[in-house]
Amino acid sequence: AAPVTATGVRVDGTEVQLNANREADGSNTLVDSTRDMYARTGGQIRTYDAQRKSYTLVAGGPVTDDIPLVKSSTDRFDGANTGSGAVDAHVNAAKVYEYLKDQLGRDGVDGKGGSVYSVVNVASSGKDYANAFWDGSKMVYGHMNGVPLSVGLDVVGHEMTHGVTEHAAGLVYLNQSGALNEAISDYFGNAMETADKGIAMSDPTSGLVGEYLCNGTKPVEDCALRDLNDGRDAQKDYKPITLDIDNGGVHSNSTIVGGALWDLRKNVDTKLADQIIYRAAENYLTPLSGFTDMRNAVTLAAKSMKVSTADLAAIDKAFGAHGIEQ
Ligand code: ASN
Ligand code: ZN
Repeated sequence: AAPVTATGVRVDGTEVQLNANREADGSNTLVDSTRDMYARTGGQIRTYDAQRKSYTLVAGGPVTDDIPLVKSSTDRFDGANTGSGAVDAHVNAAKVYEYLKDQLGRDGVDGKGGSVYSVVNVASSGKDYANAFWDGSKMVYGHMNGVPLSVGLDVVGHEMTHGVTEHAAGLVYLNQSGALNEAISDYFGNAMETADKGIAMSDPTSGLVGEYLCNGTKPVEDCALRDLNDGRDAQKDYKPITLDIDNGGVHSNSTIVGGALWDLRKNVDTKLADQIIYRAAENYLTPLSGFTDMRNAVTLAAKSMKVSTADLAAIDKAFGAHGIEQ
């Protein structure tokens, strides 16, 4: 197979350049060998089509032979390859790879330049599977209201950050450590999206997660899954609740920490905030860390980076305002 450039049509109709492979039979597959990890490790960005197989068959391990690479017989990826979310998944995975490298100095999801795998077009017993997740080795995407979950950089960044967290802090996906895991994914997904789209942190929509997944049937504020600007569905009294579902409420309690982290990003330089939070997660958290541990980790990471006293005060203010004490 030889690397080629192809054209892709995204769900929103825009055309993009795609890095692909020309296969022996003349078709093209969504394999990107142009990232700098390739020269060092052979790492690629590889995007697969589950062809509406059930997520239970797809999840939980390496991509298997019955899930083919996304393929086109021409040098255009459009039509079914647009509707499946394949084009958006491939483009967004590359954006996340570059963000991790440029902003955080991280070498891909695993930190070692290993290939990045996405599987789109997953269903649930023939019906749309309205979710996306990191399964321990790859990103998996279904459709919500007919919209592929891979269209938004916030969701793609969120899922890939779960991969980063698994290889870094290893936060257990339950109760406070799970909510912290969720908060870190929400933070970086939205950081990547706002940077990519040039959305100002002061824009009230900056903290919305998955706000475009209602296919225009609802205003973005009502559609969003979560709002890091302490809006809808946030735990407004900042007391973690205990739930029997959702691994102890990892998606309900996450906005307590996510709100604090987003406030921090509004009040210090955005790149510095990203680097502090990344360093905290890499170096100062352990698998069962909770919210207080995160406050301490962020403070320790910031001090190790010799940030200003004003920036340290911004950290205290952001966590304090969300009920997370030292
Ligand atoms: N979309 C969800 C998430 O990544 C899937 C899950 O519940 N793990 O948080
Ligand atoms: Zn998540």
